Amino acid sequence: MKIGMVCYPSYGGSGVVATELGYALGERGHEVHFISSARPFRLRRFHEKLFYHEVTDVSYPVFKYPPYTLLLANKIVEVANYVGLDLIHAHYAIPHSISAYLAKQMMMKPIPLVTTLHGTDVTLVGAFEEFKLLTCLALRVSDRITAVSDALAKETAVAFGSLEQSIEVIPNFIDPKMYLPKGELMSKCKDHFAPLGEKVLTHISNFREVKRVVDVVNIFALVEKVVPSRLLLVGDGPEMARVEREVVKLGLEKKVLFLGKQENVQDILQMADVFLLPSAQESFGLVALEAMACGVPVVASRVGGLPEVVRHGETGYLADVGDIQGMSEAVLKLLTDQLRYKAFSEQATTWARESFPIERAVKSYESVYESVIRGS
Ligand code: GMT
Repeated sequence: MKIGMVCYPSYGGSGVVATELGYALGERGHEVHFISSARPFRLRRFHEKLFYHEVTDVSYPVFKYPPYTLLLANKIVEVANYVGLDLIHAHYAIPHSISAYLAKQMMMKPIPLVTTLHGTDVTLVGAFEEFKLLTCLALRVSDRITAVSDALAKETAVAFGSLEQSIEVIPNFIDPKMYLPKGELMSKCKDHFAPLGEKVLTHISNFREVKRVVDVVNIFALVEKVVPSRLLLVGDGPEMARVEREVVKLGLEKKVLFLGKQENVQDILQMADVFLLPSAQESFGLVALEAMACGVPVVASRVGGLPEVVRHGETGYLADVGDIQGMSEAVLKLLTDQLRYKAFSEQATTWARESFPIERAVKSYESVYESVIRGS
């Protein structure tokens, strides 16, 4: 098949899912054409079956803002007509499915559209009523809709009422070859950040408000009073200044390390003892799955799709959003009991690798593609 993959290029799970899916489809002999405003951040390795088409920006004095949705639609048509795409797979209803729908109206031969919901589609509508009709349109005109968790599929059904078609859940996945339990090499690197054998807590995100990174710092503050620890913060985003202020306010400058945006998060995860994800909302929480695959138990909030990803009391602990005390106690339960820690770490690796393998997800997407092409 020739697949047009439309996704955001920036740091975030949806781009990772689109890119890893693309590589896996390429391995299975399909041709994958990424269409985006910039090269997706994980699309670095050359593969003869993977192509990247950049949506060209235009700047014209009468445009206050460049009309990206229209330019993307135009690019999708160009690629579809030129290479003969069989279908479009849009990651996110807004704006990608809307652009794809518009593109279909301009194509010589309209092709099917598969939309994958990653979460923010639905929460965006919760926050901005202006997007509701557009999201309804995107859901109506998609030939198939998939969601990354049961929770997101249910939330979408509640937010949009009865949909003409059911939403198929295809959980996110990891490539077990990329995310491996801690190795010797990483132990050396860990000595650099934690020279006295301190425990290492980690958080990785795009530092949006929804990630509650200030909570991460406060959880760490309670933990490090009991167990000597360091906190590695990976990523950057709008909350950075607030997070830095919190670190200074708590006098933790020497114990909290900001690593900025990083590409090979598996290397950092392998140094971690516990991963923190206290988000206010998370349709799946891909990074929690990546952490577990590396043998790192996760302490996260009981929200959205996270209970489908983190097994409370087995691969980590879940607590209510904002329950800083509860989350710090959960971290301490892990760090102060070696036997418990070892069991959780092993269970996390097994659960992540056996329940979310990339092969299963790729086959599910492949059969969705085949069925839309057949028209069934
Ligand atoms: O969470 C973000 O800010 C990034 C966003 C994205 O576009 O990657 O993440 C969403 O999609 C991921 C991949 O399916 C999920 O793992 C994240 O849980 C989801 N984020 C939210 O629901 C807030």
